Amino acid sequence: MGFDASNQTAFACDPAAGRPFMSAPLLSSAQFFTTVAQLQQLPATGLPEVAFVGRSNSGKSSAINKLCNRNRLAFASRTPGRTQALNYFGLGPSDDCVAYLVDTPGYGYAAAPGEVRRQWDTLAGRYLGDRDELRGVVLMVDIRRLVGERDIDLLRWIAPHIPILALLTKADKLARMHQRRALDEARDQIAALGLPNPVSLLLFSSLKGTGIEAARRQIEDWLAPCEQATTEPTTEAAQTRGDS
Ligand SMILES: Nc1nc2c(ncn2[C@@H]2O[C@H](COP(=O)(O)OP(=O)(O)OP(=O)(O)O)[C@@H](O)[C@H]2O)c(=O)[nH]1
Ligand SMILES: [Mg+2]
Repeated sequence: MGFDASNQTAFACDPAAGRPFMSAPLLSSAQFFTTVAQLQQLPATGLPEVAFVGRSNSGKSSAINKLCNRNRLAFASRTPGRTQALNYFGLGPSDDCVAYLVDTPGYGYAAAPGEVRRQWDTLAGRYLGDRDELRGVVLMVDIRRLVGERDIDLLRWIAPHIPILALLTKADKLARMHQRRALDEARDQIAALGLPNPVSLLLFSSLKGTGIEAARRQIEDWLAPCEQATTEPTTEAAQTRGDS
């Protein structure tokens, strides 16, 4: 099992390379929709949604803001554990959403008691495994920490047909050479898991804009696949799936 090293650069820099892209019209239309604290409250929208998951403080809310060209759509904070429930953001016309982004609570927050962790595991585990509306998962991984045990647990909860975009966040914290090394290491970590899901990996920084356009393209493709995206099989997915 392993990623296609020969295509490392294309894979690393742009998971949706080669597709025409003008802007991020869908993501730019984001607005707050609802907060969900329990599974029973999940809205039965029947519309596609993409979830952002990752450790507490990994930069999920900041990434949503940046991808949507907004400053305070999702609440980003230095205080870990700030996002406590699933926050839904509607895309498209405000009275007629066509898709959703979902900001999830971070895990691995040291101060969270065991019970909070169990509740989170139940909510996230069922959401990621069973949610029919889910079209893709964006996993945020701090480039300085790489993929941890809790990230791996979570990756294994995701239904096998759901594609994953792993963003190595806060890339601005490392020099280029170290970014490259971290990217290689994260790629090896993910390949070693042998996940059935299509996985792409990208350097990312909400602060500097690294990886923003490629991530936007991927997410918009998941939510509203254009004809080209559906008829032209996802070469990058095939390259990164780890088929042996
Ligand atoms: N240098 C740098 N800092 C970042 C970046 N992205 C986020 N941060 C900072 O990291 C901290 C946490 O960011 P959030 O977006 O709130 O993280 P989160 O994953 O939503 O956190 P929880 O809601 O607690 O799970 C904030 O102080 C952000 O300003 C980045 O790309 N570069
Ligand atoms: Mg948050």
